[in-house]
Amino acid sequence: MFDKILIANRGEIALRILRAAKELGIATVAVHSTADADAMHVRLADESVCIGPPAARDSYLNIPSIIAACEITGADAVHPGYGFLSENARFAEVLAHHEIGFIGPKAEHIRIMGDKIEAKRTALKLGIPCVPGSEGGVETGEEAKRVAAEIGYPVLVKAASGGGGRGMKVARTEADLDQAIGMARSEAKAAFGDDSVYLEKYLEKPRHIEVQVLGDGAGGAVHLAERDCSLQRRHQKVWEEGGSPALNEAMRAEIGGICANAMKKLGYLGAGTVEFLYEDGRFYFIEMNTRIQVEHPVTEMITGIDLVNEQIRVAAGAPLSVAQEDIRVEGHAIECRINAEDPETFRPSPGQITYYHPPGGLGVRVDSAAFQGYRIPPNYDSLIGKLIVHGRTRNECLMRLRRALDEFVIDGVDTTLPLFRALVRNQDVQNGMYDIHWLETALASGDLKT
Ligand code: MV4
Repeated sequence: MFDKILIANRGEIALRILRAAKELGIATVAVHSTADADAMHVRLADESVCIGPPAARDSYLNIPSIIAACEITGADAVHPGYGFLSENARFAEVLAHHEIGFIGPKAEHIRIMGDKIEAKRTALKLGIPCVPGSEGGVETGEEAKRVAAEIGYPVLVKAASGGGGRGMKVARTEADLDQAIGMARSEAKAAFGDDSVYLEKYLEKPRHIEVQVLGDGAGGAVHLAERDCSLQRRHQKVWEEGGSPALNEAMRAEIGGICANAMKKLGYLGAGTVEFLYEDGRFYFIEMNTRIQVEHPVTEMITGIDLVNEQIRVAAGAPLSVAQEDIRVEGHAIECRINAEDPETFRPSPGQITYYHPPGGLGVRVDSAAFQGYRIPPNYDSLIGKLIVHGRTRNECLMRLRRALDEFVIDGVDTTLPLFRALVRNQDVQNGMYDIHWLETALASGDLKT
């Protein structure tokens, strides 16, 4: 087991990792930019190292600075959290070169899943159902036309190095195809320096359902059921729940089993999330995330398993602490991502929190690094914290969430709390009847009074 872990992240996830490390008796090193000098994870870590100015490229993304911090403190492993360097295969390789542990997947699997074409090719080989589409990238307009005719319009042009919706264009007829490919290529070139694109059948109204997996890197793997992340705005997840209101036990076991078996065959190490679109009772793989995700507490609340604890253990060579038959989904959980943003325009609202009162009670969890007097810096994402609520049933969970949201007070900055107070009272949300477009449509129509 590791003696000292360096946490190469900030905010609520840095605190989350610190908590898991402390429970394992592992010393912690916080790294921070000058903008995060008084942040909670810095205060609670055993040691801290300032690694640079506020800009992420000069601090949290700065590999030499992070390696130097490991050398100075003698950290024997790094946990990257999510975002920043968490899916940077080269970072994992550089750490290995310095004989420093990486609490994450094997670099080769990070690399494979980071290329959406390779990811799909690998998923197909592992028996995971994918969206019908091009076998690999499409090079010429003629090839694209042929593939599109085979799969049928509408088709979606996607960037191989994309993710989060960037470099995606819909073509509803052959006449739209050339322009859609041209726009996707130029967007991808600008955003990722790689203009390779592929085609998929465009699914009009799917849900976004993702399966949590854990692997020991030696052929052992389990799934921990699914999360429904369909309530999104501009590819930013807003509200996630587990399990999905659209699935029953049998469907959960089926797709979970497919993912666990795939991870066994792959020899996957650590935590991962297999992302699907779900439409008309069928699952379609779109991508895999090789990191712990923001919404991981939803899974922890319905299974009772500490995912960060498992990540640290398997990275240190220990076996998974659970077998598939030990994993049960108990009840239902919902997570709301509370951002320092205007609840209607979503414009970021950094500044000082003048009053902070988080909710409590049975089944209520707040994962946040915020505190009264905390100054939210303008340099990073606007997440203040995540409110995660558990109930024995989805209805009990919704009632508890409604109460917890009404109890939550954050003054001094705008927050998205009013949006969630409207969502938890909305009939469609209460009925679980929503797809990936529902939130943007409801916001645009003014149906969600915040
Ligand atoms: C799709 C799709 C429809 N059909 N692929 C968005 C980002 C990336 N995760 C993949 N995405 C989509 N891929 C096919 N073949 C619709 C989306 C999509 C989406 C997916 C999940 C959650 C929110 C979304 C919002 C817009 C589009």
